[in-house]
Amino acid sequence: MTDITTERATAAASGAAATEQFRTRQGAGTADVDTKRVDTLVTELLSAAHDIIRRHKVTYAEYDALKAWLIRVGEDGEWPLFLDVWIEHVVEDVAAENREGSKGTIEGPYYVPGAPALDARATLPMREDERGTGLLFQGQVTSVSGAPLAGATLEIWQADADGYYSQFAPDLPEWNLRGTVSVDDEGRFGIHTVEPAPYQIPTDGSCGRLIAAAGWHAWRPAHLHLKVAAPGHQPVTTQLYFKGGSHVADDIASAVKPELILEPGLAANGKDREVTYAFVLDRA
Ligand code: MBD
Ligand code: FE
Repeated sequence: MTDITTERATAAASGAAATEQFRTRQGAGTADVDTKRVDTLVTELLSAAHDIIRRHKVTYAEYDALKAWLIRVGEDGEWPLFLDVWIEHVVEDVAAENREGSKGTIEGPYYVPGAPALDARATLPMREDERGTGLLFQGQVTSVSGAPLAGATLEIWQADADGYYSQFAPDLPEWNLRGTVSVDDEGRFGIHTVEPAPYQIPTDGSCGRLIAAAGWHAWRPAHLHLKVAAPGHQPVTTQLYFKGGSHVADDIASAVKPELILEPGLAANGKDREVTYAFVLDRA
């Protein structure tokens, strides 16, 4: 894996790490897709591009700007970021069309498998002086029929108070704010963490240049990422957001759904916040 610890938090460094992480898990990306289907999908994609060029009378200057930009996206390693921010949400919608259980949303570019195993009641790995309001995130995993799923695991990953993900920004402990939680006999869990900060996608790379050129903003609302799995059930990849937080209503990645918005209350200690969430998994 790219050694990001010796680098500054740049778009190219986090992009290289995200590209490397994806390649490690996905291989060369030569899925066994039917020739006819590739023909249909690529023909329609190109046809949509051709229509746009004719309709808007795209110039050679614009065509060359696009070509230069696409080359840079690859050099910056920002294809995972670009695709997950602007395309993945529709793929996820289609994939989850028939799901009855909990809503999911996009995975994004910063998942890493194999985070440290944690008990049902645990604190996410974090630094001694980790900043942010303490958050107790608790709940239960059940099947659609309501049966508790005692064999469930929750993988959690999140940004720190500066909006940085471990393994994708320098100077963070390897598994900071990442963990794999095994639920208890009743499918319950209670995880202590800190509230994540809103996340600004890197502004100094190709995606940032596109955002500036188009006059958009670069923000995602604060979020927790989760993958919830249980034997015999369909895993759910999701994110949870915080009511009233900035950019909940205008996420650059279009990944917010009403069912995914948490409303934490004051915790028993009068200082932290706590919230309960129910995960419901469809049968496999
Ligand atoms: C993120 O943290 C994220 O979740 C997505 C989808 C894209 C970029 C950064
Ligand atoms: Fe994220």
